Parts: sequence; C-alpha cells; structure tokens
Amino acid sequence: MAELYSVRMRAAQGGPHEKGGHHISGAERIVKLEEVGAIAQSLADRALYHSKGTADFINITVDLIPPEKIRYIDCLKVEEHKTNSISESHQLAIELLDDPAISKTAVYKAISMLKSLDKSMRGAMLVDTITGGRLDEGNRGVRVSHMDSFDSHALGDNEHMREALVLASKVQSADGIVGELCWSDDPDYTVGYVACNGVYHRIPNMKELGSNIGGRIFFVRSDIDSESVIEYLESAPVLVQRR
Ligand code: WAQ
Ligand code: MG
Ligand code: MG
Ligand code: MG
Repeated sequence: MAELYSVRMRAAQGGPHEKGGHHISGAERIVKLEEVGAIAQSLADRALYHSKGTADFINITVDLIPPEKIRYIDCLKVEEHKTNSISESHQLAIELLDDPAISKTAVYKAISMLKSLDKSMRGAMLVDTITGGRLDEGNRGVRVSHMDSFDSHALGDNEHMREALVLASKVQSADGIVGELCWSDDPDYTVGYVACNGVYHRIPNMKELGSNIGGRIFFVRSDIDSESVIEYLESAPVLVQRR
C-alpha cells in the first residue's frame, strides 16, 4: 500500500498564533507522496485568499503516517434541515441535542458560550454533558487533526461541508463524545450543524451573514478521561469512509 502523508496548514494575521496572531485559517489532508506538493500549494492559497483576511503567517507541516496507525471509520449520515430564522435554527439545534446523555443545562450553556465568543478560537470547547462546564484548559480549544476522507470527492463539492463532515465523523468516533454543535466563523458562511447519534444534522441560518463569530462545542461524558479524548482528537490518524 502507498505511504500516506499528513499535510497540515495553519495561518494567522499579526504574526504566528503563539505570538498573539489572529487565527485566519487551518486545514489539512492525508495524501499520497506524489500529491503532497499540490496539496501544500492549495492550502497556502487558502490562507492567502481567505474571507477573514490575508494571512501574514502560514505554517505548513508534512509528516509520514505509518500505515498500521490509520483507523478507518464510517462517515456520519447527513440530514438536511430547513429554517427561516436564527432563533428557529438555534431552537432546532437545542431539540436535536435533546438526548438522555446530554443535560438541558449543558446545551443552553454551550449555545450561550458560542454566541458570546468575541474572537475565534483555533479549536473547539470540550463541554461536560452534565454540568455544561468547560473541560479543556486555556482559550485555544482542542484542535482536531490528522483526518481526511478516503474518497474526498464522494463527499461533494462544498469544501466547508466536506471538511466539517470529516471532522464531525472523527469527533463522534471518539469514546466519550456524544454530540457536537458548530457554526463557521467565516463571515460569508452561515450554515452550521449538530452531530449526534450517527447523524450530521445540517442547519442553515445559524448566525447573521457577515458575522465572524463561530466555533465548536464537543459534548464529553463526565466519566471519561478527557486527556485521552484530546489525545485521540489531536493526533490519531483517521480516514473516513463513505458507507
Ligand atoms: N478542530 C477543532 N475546532 C476547529 C477546527 C478543528 N480542526 N477547525 C475549526 N474549528 C473551530 C474553530 O473554533 C473555528 O473558529 C470554528 O470551529 C469554525 O471553523 O455546509 O466551516 O472551519 O454542512 O469556519 C459547518 C457547516 C461549517 C458545513 C463549519 O467551520 C456544511 C466551518 P470553520
Ligand atoms: Mg475550516
Ligand atoms: Mg462517540
Ligand atoms: Mg473558519
């Protein structure tokens, strides 16, 4: 089998993230050796022509993934929803997250945390399914990484959706994670989703057009060691398969 490489890009404005730069874009793929160059090029272009602004810091990292380390998982099933307003969309998200494993308190806290972000985080907030309290430390959030889909084109032409579906599928495959709530921080993209029970619920109108407030919440069971969840999300190589 051909060897696979993880190619990851992160970009910021006002210097690197670790020196206070503002996060512009991050994306990644898992590809064969002969695709590494073209993918690195297209990831750099994304950072340079982004609706959030032009990056002045771009980091691209490439490393080999030992084939025996790759885990293959199924893609979530997609359900499309229709709504007419932001409040209707948020109400629908609340209903879709109504699961015995997640408390109402946790859902309400999560939505209000997303709405009250004043700048984008690079990663997601980990939230306790019972108390709604934050389980991750600091303001960076947990950055899901080392994932791609086996056959990316089969997931469609919408890049936001393809990447979100891959990410959400990896996140739901983590032991102890029971749900996710997301909407984009890109000002031109207002679609968001709820993932739970094997389904990716796609919801329009999650925020005002032009708003750069978006983010992700992962609901984590309180009896699970959150360090091992973070380790899996950040570094276990995963390829998502269409079912
Ligand atoms: N790991 C964890 N959190 C992340 C990651 C990641 N790899 N990438 C982004 N985030 C967080 C971060 O807080 C961003 O500010 C926020 O999510 C939004 O990221 O049509 O495009 O890449 O079905 O702007 C969802 C709907 C689109 C797609 C989501 O998010 C559809 C999207 P964005
Ligand atoms: Mg993205
Ligand atoms: Mg799970
Ligand atoms: Mg974004």
